[in-house]
Amino acid sequence: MRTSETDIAFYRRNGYLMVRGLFSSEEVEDFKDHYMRMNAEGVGAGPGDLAYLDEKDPLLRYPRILQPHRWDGKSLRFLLDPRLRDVLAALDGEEPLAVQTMFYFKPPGARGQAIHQDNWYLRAKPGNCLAAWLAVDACDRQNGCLQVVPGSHWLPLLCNVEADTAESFTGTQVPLPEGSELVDMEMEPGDVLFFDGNLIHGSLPNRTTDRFRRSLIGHYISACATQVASYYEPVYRFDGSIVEFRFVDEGGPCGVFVERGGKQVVEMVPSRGVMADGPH
Ligand SMILES: O=C(O)CCC(=O)C(=O)O
Repeated sequence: MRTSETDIAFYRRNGYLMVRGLFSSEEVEDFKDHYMRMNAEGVGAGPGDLAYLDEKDPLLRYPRILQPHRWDGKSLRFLLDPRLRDVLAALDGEEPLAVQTMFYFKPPGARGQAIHQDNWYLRAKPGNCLAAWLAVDACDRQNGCLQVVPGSHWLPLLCNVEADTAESFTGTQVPLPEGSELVDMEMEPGDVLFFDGNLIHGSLPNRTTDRFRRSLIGHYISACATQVASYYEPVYRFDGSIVEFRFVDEGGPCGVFVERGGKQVVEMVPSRGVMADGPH
């Protein structure tokens, strides 16, 4: 499938692109069964990922699965799928490199993920990171769809502030720029949302009693990148070979919003101690 010039222009302007039906319903069913089986076998994120969970939290039973492509062939095939490669290459100008997979279950009652920018964690440079977010279930406001701030990828990486952990299973977020709006990404199984590493996005809690909101996510870094955070080792080419890379642990400056002449502008400051040291 060729990505049109119109789609590329939309992505450049808005920082995201939805591609409907990129995966078939059979493929999505197969992913669903595969990761549900992994969950039943006790596979899940480690204790560091469960920091904000009390014993009644639905995420304790369904923790997200992080980096399964490092030991699971189906996850690696998803990460390196030629359909994802072709869209990513069209959007980023060149075939990117692959660094991460994640599977989210988001069962009924689970909290969402506060708004953030992915490259805060990946620290891909030069260039950026990109996400391919595959809907495994239909998702909407009720079961906790993704939300994005269109055009926010033009902002630098912003300093993190505390998030509301009644709504989010992560404890930090970026501030919402003045006058900006979070837009719901309603999706059907098989749809993929591609987005830029600086795009502000997050997800709502699952307020249903009976609908999961599962998703399978791949993360990539631009072909021109020469560094990425050490959590993302190894770095793959789309042919499955591994690239020698420079892995870093230090963060960098981040932006805070300040008022200047009655207008909100971003001022860069040294980063306040949050390191690029793990999954997001
Ligand atoms: O799927 C979600 O709920 C959030 C995922 C997300 O924010 C991400 O992959 O960066």
